[in-house]
Amino acid sequence: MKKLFLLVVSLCFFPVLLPAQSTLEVDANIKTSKKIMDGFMDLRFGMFIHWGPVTLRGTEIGWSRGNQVPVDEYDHLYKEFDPVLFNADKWVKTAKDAGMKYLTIIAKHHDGFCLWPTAFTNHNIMHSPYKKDIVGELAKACKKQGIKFCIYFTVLDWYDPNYPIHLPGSKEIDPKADMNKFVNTTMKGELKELVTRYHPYMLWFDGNWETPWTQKYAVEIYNYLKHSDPNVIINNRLGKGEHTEITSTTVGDYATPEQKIGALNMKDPWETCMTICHQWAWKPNDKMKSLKECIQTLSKTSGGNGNLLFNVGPMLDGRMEARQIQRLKEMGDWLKIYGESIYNTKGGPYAPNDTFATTRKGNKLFVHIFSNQPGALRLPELTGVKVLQAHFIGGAKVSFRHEANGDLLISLPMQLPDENDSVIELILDSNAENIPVIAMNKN
Ligand code: H79
Repeated sequence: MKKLFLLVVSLCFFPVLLPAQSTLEVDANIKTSKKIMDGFMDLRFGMFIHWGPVTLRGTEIGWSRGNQVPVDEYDHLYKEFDPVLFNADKWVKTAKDAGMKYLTIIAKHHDGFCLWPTAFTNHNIMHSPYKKDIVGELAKACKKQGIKFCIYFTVLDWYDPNYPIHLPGSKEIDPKADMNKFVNTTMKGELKELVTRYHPYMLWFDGNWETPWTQKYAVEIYNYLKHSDPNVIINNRLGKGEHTEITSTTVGDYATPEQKIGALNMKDPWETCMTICHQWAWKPNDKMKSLKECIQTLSKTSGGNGNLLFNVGPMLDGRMEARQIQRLKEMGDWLKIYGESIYNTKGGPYAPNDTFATTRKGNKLFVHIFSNQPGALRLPELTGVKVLQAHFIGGAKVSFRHEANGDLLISLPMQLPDENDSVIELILDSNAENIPVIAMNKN
């Protein structure tokens, strides 16, 4: 009895002696390795694809059901979804020509429609007139063309009777729903199909803010997936918490700022997801970003040490819009010249702003210049290194000098060689990757 009393007391006072709690933390042995994450971050640029029956209405996939489109109408759209011009090879070639290295398709969005032939619901592509495995065809085309294939999967499902919430943004809980059954049967079953059939490089979860979704489910699903494929990468929207950060309790491998460029972070991997137009899903005549905005978004993302997952919403007939294909090709053409300053680089040491961003690799520091500066660009001191030489990538030498206070002054020509982003390569006397971060003003 005394022994038991002592044991209880010691357990109360020395909680660290307790065995590791297994339910709310991911086992360190199973977590995606730094080596795999470094490989992912080297890719820098990927394509996000939002698509489904909702394109028949041209409204948003994430919040138009029950808003712009009545529920009864929305839920029957798949019966006329027949994208006869869908061609997986063309989509993947569009990504490849843009210089993208990976592709993420929404296999299932919040509306619960599945783009692959799942055994767990009839609400899938085989019950549309099209009857072809979109996810499978894309996986195959990506493999053929050397693009990493990734899958988006949301934890919510307005359509499934066992998921407790049935409308966007709603807090109303359906008493007849059974979340445990939804997670353990439907979600796990669907994920198992996706992982074992299509072997995704990365899984992009969404919807972690919903109240029925808990940290306990997240840990369970993370462990479940990593036991199935120890190498699969998982974003931080599987666990609860802020999208923009990685903390000690985060379940997932990298942060996911949405529609904004993440802050410079040399420690935690991150990927900004952003739309080429306004909507995630196709919208007729949606306003498209300029080439300048597209290229600078990619450079600022790389400059912050992050990846860019750039979204395209294909049309209801299965094609991507010609103007979007053209815009992406223009990004690819820019990358053909300047790719060395994007892929396989690290961001920093300067935090990107609207004037410039920097990336680095070995003894090279790349300065991306976004707008012409009268005469010269002044950079605060790069501690511990000297610049030996400078030139525009694919172009002329650039003159520079180290000022008495340590600032680096780079002379600029009247006309920059690239109106969207001209890149100056600085050759340093030592490794640029060791320079500590330098905070910058916004402009
Ligand atoms: O898949 C894309 C979006 O559909 C999904 N995440 C990315 C990757 C997403 N789903 N929900 N949300 C993002 C957040 C929704 C915010 C909203 Fe709203 C608040 C929807 C309605 C109110 C913001 C404000 C958007 C419309 C009004």
